[in-house]
Amino acid sequence: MFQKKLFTLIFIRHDSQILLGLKKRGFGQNKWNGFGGKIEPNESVIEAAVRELREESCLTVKTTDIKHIGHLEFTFEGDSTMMDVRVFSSSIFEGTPTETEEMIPKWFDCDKIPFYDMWPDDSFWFPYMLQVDPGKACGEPLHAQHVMIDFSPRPEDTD
Ligand code: 6U4
Ligand code: NA
Ligand code: NA
Repeated sequence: MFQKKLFTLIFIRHDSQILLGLKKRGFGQNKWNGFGGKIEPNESVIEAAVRELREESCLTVKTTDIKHIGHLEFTFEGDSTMMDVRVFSSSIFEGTPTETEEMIPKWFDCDKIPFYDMWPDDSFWFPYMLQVDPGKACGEPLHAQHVMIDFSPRPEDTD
């Protein structure tokens, strides 16, 4: 059984560009990522998404302007933790992306995503994420776009 841990991940869109951050430390170091992290006690998932974006990029978004667009689950070989990642997006924000202790933010054209410097799984699910228009209201999260990738050894292969 996996022990699920909740994380947020937010993608800010502007015209045909998307804001990514080069992670300076910790999980995903030296990779381009969306912004996000763990949920703190007494905060909702949306509040955590807003806070992490502010802490990591200096951008401000309103909880009412961000859309829950997807859900990703990551597991790692030899580890019983499942990263349960709630994905958000917004095209409405205030401020200028600014380097922080954790991230170097940079705008990328949506057709020039630096997949060679990202988590390898990103090239599978980014196309689905990018096709969601963050400006359009979407009521239900798009569970059909949940991606689960598991190439760990099959039980019959482990002997
Ligand atoms: P600290 O260092 O304690 O402040 P925190 O910012 O709370 O950490 P962090 O940065 O470790 O949490 O959270 C991991 C982030 O990485 C989350 O936003 C989810 C995101 N993430 C996890 N797997 C990913 C993947 N395969 N591709 C991706 N982002 C991923 O683009
Ligand atoms: Na983080
Ligand atoms: Na953080």
